[in-house]
Amino acid sequence: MVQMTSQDYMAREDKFGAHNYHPLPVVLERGEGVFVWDVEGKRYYDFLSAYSAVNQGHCHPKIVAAMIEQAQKMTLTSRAFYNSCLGEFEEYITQYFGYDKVLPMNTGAEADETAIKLCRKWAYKKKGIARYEAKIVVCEGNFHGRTTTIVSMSTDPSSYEDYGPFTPGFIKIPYNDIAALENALQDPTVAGFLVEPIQGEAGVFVPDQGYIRKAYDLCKAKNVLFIADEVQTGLARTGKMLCCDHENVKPDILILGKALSGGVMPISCVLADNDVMLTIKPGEHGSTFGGNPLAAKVGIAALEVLKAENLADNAEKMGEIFRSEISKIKSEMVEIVRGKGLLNAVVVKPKGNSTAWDVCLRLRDNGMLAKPTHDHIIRFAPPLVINEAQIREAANIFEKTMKSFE
Ligand code: IF1
Repeated sequence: MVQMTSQDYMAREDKFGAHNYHPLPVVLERGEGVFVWDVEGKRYYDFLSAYSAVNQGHCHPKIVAAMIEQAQKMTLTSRAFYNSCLGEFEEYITQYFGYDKVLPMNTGAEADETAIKLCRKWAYKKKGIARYEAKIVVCEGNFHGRTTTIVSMSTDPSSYEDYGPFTPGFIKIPYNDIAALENALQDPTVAGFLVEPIQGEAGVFVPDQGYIRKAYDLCKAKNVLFIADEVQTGLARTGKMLCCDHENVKPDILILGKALSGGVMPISCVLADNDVMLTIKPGEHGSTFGGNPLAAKVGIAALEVLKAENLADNAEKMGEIFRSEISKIKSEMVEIVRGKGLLNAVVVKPKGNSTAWDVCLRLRDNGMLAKPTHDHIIRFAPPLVINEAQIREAANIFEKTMKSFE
């Protein structure tokens, strides 16, 4: 058989796959830790980490071992029966984060959907809002996934346009605006406030210090559930186990996904205390794959690795170095450097015809993979196992790349 080139792989995807993505032209075949290799054998620093799903590094041996061991024993029972792994995961994760209960799902969007349903159930069963009147406050610029209900909350036309009719029951307010939240919470039919502690898709938008705390306190004063979507910001990414930990806030409903499996399979969940979680009764919500034995074992291993390898502390330290190195770069194109821990972004000022996309292409040529968002922003989010020599080398690659546009 003739050896296929990157061009061949891309042409095949283009021909047979739906065109719902616009990938950077690079075809990956192998990953280990902070590195990935393309089909021609070229090595790259991965500064996307599959949108923060591979926080523990590609193919982490402990996570892969847990997966292989369980895969040979049993993978799926459905929730029609008990299985010998789920309870162990449930006990482990609830103690890990300090909640009474967990509800396991698969993708981030499903976990967000679960949180919305849970909030509405609680609104009717506990808060006493008239049936089907409950509202959830969300933020402009949010990203919570791709389902029809979730895109109903979106303010980004590329997410929602032509997908209506939309699910009602959401109030959209500006992000990082406490006064707007206070105003929205005057409405007694508001049951929850759903928020990302840092907005990822919006371009790693870090709110003012104290925003999350103040928002939480306002919610408490109005008996409104504070719902944190930590699908991207959680699990050590921003330098704490949860981004809400930076402000000592414990969300009423916590949504996790992505790195909950270290990237080996889709695992997500929602955590809450009994008062909220037990409002959903048997038969009222679920998923064929949610809570499967394979996911249970992988989830435990993924969470163990975060603690055993102090990945939150490492993210904090390496993030400081990265931002300080990038800030030193003298280039007209580097406008703003922002972020927390290892969730960072650089706002790129176009030069001539060169945009963030062109920067990412040249970064690729220089051995570093990152993806632009919104034309002018590049996200930098390597696996959290990156060490100091590696983060400095990556910063050098970025500097060299920016200088090449001068
Ligand atoms: C894509 C962004 C990242 C998320 C938060 C829920 C979900 C996501 C806070 C849904 C998913 C993704 C999906 C990915 C791009 C991506 C993303 F650029 F859109 F913002 F990560 F930065 N909550 N985020 O960020 O999780 O259902 O996908 O498992 O290609 O759409 P999912």
